Amino acid sequence: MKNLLVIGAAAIAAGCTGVKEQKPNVIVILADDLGFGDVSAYGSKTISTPNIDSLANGGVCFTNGYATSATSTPSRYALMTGMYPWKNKEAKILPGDAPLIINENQYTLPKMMQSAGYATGAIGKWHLGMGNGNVDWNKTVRPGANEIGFQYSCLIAATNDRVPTVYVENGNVVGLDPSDPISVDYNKNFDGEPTALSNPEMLKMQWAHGHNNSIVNGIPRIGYMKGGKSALWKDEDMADYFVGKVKTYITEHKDEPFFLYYGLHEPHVPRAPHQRFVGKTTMGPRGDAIVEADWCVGELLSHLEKEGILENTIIIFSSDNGPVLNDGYKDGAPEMVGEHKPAGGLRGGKYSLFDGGTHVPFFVYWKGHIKPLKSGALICHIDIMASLAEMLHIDLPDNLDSENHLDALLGKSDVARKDLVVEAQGRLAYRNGDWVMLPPYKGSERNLTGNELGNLGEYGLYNLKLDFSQDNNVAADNPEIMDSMQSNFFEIVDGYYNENVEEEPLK
Ligand code: NG6
Ligand code: CA
Repeated sequence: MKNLLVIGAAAIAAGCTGVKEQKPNVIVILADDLGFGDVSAYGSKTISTPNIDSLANGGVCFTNGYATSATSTPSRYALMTGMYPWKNKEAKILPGDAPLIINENQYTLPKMMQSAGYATGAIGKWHLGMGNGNVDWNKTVRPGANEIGFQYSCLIAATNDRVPTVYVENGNVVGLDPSDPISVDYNKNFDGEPTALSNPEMLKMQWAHGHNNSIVNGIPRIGYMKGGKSALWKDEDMADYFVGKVKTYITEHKDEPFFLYYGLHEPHVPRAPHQRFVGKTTMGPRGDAIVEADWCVGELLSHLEKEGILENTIIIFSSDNGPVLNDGYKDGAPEMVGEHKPAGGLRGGKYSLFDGGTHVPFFVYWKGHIKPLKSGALICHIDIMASLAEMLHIDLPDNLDSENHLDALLGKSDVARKDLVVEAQGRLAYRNGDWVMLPPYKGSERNLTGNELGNLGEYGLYNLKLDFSQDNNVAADNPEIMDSMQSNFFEIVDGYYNENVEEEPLK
């Protein structure tokens, strides 16, 4: 692999001498739990996301774009490594004190971009683990994003509902007062510290399931935390904080090619948008958080324009997994959703093996370089790595699951993947062409969120072109298609398929 890197770097150096400025910047914006129907670009009339839509309408708008997974950690793992996450059993929803699950020696997307001469930065949600499993948050936390290829990082370690509720910049907690050290524990509380159970009167947002441990900013969290008062984030300011970091990053790197990963925290729970977005929709905090995310995208676009580099920047926008309404807080999302369909008519949502789990908004925008196109090509986040490698003439290790679909990403072809294995909490499904096959997983029909999980107890086969919402299981009527779907699927997942996956408890 070392050789490959050297060859890649040499090819870039040889091919690009003197034309450094022509290498386009690449920004990947990944929203958190934003569904296929949560952007107006796909036709939803119940929400308005003009800035996100401008990417879709001015670029390639994929109607068959996928995350690999129906939850965050595995989904982001695939994006960063080009590997199917179900090949790594650590790639499942991580607590905030989990160790980094990407091996420091592993080939990664940011390392690849660095080898092509790019400055690399990661801002926003991380959720791939930080540290070695025994983190002291009062010292520089390593390894993390900076050890797997990002030269700069400013992150939340896991999710906005998990402790530690602090920003971590290049491994250091931002604004920490050494006289008030941070302690984190996911098993037991610290003596005398309030929790949602002991001090419900301190809560400004109520929990529905889980989320009854430490209280920060009046919001109950997953996990226990003590200290670090001066470093605690304020949820309502998080969008502004990260937008500020993004703008600074862009300005500082505008004269060199850069690769920026921007993990939006919306509309993941707890949904606490800034006051200026409150009430912008009739859907309560979830709708308002989506409007806030849209504003963030608008700020990024106008900043690129201001710096004169919008036309030299490829922007890829997507979501880490499908939508959920009640993800553990009583914030009115199910009650106020009205006619809005977060999954855009797809069945299931976050956690689901049905398409609503992984079939997500996916747009590629490159002002002046892409002819706007609605593309039905089957494409996945995992392919970003090999496609950018093609663009930058980098040779990749040959064990990756990432496929080069640069032409599809840039709208020059409407064909991409033949097939794709998607994952939902350890369970796998297989898409090939218009067909999707779900293996016969047992287990409950829904989890506490109410989302359908896709545990059919028998084989499921759906034709997404004819049956977008997966209402009709046609496995019994199509034995030949089932045969070929099964043989293709089992060949790919050989050694990794487990039909008795135990449902991960939501905690
Ligand atoms: C679950 C949480 C949920 C969310 C999810 C991770 C409970 C009951 N539920 O365990 O609220 O945090 O993990 O979401 O605690 S993800 O988008 O980052 O995968
Ligand atoms: Ca998510």
